[in-house]
Amino acid sequence: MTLPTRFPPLLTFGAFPESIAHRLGQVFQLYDPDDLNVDPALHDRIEGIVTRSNYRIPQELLERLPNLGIIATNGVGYDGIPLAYTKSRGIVVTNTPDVLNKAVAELAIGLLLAILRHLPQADQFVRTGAWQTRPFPLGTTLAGKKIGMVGFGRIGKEIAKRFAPFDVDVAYFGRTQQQVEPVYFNDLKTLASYADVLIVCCPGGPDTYQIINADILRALGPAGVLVNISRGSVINEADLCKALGDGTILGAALDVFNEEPLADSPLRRLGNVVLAPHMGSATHETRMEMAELAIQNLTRYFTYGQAVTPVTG
Ligand code: 8YV
Repeated sequence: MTLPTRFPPLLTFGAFPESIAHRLGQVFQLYDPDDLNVDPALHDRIEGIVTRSNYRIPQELLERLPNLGIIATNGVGYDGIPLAYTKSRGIVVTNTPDVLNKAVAELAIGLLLAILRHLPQADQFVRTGAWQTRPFPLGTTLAGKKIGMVGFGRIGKEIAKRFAPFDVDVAYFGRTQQQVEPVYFNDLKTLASYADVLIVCCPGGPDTYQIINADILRALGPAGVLVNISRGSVINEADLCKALGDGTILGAALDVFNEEPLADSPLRRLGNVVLAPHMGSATHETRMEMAELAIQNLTRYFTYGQAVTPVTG
């Protein structure tokens, strides 16, 4: 298939599922950073980067691309992009908000039920035949619990909508109070003391760096559960490991980590934690919608000089 000649070549940064890479390749000539070392002339030809929000793009790479005009990420977060530098160069940064809200919200609910009802352990209990020997341990009911949302943006609101049939009370902490039904807490520690469950769904970045620490975990308490579908940077992981190990909190379910992929972390050896590989938006439907929006951002920028969902932060 001959590619339209009107779009400049793109640099891909990060690994894409095959179906997404194929879709992007239908519209653009794609290169990866290694190609820059093979063909130095490529540096001047690259006018766009397409990436994923769970990758961190080094400024040094951007400095090698004098004609770079746009970075389009697949994902809502853009904390992995050096925004101060892109702004200084007038490089447009785009993300893919909204199209992933439902998938991420569904995973948050699934992770919460998984930790409350010990679902990973239950699967192993049956598979290994342990059921022949003893009853499975009791879990914790979700109904009647108090849910504290850390951050109440588009994803947080989708999560709260999904809690409606679960007979729980939802409250939230955030920078500002909103005209919404859930109760607002202007102090995170007070919310943690109130809640049985904390769900971390705020953006990553300097403003939320390690706001979940030993003090907050102590406030959540020994019957408390933490779910993180946001960014690993929001949690002090050493404090969390200690709190899980010494019973400061009951358990945690984590889709994101300080370092990804998670290496040889104590988290992998704790029995009261459910671990997932940063898969919040990882469904066929959602990832394709995200790719289509990233493609729209790029084609609109290259054609009209304006993107669909530019980052304004
Ligand atoms: C992306 C993410 O969804 O959207 C985000 O901010 O955290 C990521 O999970 C994913 O990398 C898209 O491929």
